[in-house]
Amino acid sequence: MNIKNVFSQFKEGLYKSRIELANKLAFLFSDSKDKSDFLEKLEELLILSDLGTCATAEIMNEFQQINFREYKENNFIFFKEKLKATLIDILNSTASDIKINEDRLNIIMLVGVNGSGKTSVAGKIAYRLKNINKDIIMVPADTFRAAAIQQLKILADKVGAEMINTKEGADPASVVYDGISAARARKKNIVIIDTAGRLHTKTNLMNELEKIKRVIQKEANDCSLEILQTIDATMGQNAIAQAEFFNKSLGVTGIALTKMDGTAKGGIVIAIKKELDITVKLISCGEKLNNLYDFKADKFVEALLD
Ligand SMILES: Nc1nc2c(ncn2[C@@H]2O[C@H](COP(=O)(O)OP(=O)(O)O)[C@@H](O)[C@H]2O)c(=O)[nH]1
Ligand SMILES: [Mg+2]
Repeated sequence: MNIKNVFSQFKEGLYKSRIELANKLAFLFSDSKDKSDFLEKLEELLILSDLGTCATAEIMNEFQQINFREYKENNFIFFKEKLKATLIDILNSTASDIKINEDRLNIIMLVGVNGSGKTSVAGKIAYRLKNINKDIIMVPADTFRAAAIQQLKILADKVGAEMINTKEGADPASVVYDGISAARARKKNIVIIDTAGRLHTKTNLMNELEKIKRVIQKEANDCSLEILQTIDATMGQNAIAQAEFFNKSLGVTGIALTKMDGTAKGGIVIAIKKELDITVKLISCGEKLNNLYDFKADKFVEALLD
């Protein structure tokens, strides 16, 4: 697929958020009586779109400065461009995609609460890497339920990637050990680890994940390790607390924000950026294997507002 098609597919995935935000912005712009009325409505919309209080305050600060009459005389586009520039400014991050180093083992470990999209994202990343002819080993370290192993197996078969065999109840850290050994033995340099996500308030899950991390550090000390946390965008502000929790235990290196197609509150990306010191690297908006996109601030803002 060419870049233009990829972008329109991404835009399509953000449909709900775009309709909510772009339409309401146009309406509030034309509907406002005066500057304070406009600012009040704008603030309300930003909060409702889940941008969070910090980012909203920063944006409001920008718009306090405007000459409202001049804005009215210009047009909506003028206002929208200023908002876009402000958002891009807040979101602006250094290049943040998943890098694969040819000269070493690359381990990508998915973590996150149940249902947040770990297994799906593991499959989507594998699909993407397979498309550029990378050799992958998939590791089902969610051994809590047989169905979870089976779900990953189906995805691995679909994309044509090898998966380590295991059984329900097996020690997840041992499965990871097997995965690393297999990668070394077969000279494959990408290992994708799916993990369990029972409630993050249960310390045994964190212990289990920390143990996996220790195995990685011991067995593959020289690897490039990406600990990617999946966050369900429909969770709203709760997602922020979740992310902090995982990050404290594990040191998360990036976020994959999932189910962006299922929410009208795409502003959560901005809240995450503003309130956490973790980079959003991937956006998933849809259930197909190719519905995973690198996060780029300008493209995201364009898809959200245009
Ligand atoms: N609409 C939509 N559904 C998603 C997306 N990502 C995951 N899902 C669905 O969310 C559910 C839970 O995903 P799963 O990967 O099993 O979550 P896990 O428990 O963290 O492994 C599944 O039904 C997925 O198909 C997405 O980006 N969009
Ligand atoms: Mg899963």
